[in-house]
Amino acid sequence: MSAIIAYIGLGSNLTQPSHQLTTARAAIANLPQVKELACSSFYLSPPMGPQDQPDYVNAVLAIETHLSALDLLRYLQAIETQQGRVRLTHWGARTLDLDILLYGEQTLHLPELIIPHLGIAERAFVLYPLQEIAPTLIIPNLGAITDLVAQCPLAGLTKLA
Ligand code: ROI
Repeated sequence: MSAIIAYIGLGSNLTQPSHQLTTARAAIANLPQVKELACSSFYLSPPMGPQDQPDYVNAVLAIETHLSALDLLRYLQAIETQQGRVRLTHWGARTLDLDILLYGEQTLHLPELIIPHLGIAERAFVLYPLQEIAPTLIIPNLGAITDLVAQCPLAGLTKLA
């Protein structure tokens, strides 16, 4: 089977968030049948959702993979768990969040996995880093990344040095 290009969103707002992302990036690059193609800058962003939590560090990774979407999901969940993620409150603070944003040009509507990831079009902390590494991307059902970015306010997003 030919390789798929997938995009993964990384987010953390606990326990040295930039370090969490760096560790997760290395763990993803070390997965079987995965090759890293690109990693965006790290961005600082105020929390979307409940405001009584720290700011997030977010980034987006492009990989080439032969894993199925569900196998990739299982591996990403294992990395989240390895890095101490506990599921406390809905939309609450977390040490690490790894979301499959896109999996090739496929759309998926499984109980455990929806692709494109829900809310992608409203999330500056996803769209801007995604555009940085995939400026000509067309997102299934949603359109060109450039158009989505143009319609999405920065909402306090800033690039980290
Ligand atoms: N807000 C920001 N800024 N970044 C995130 O990664 C993030 N992740 C979430 C919620 C709680 C929706 N808010 C977020 O899951």
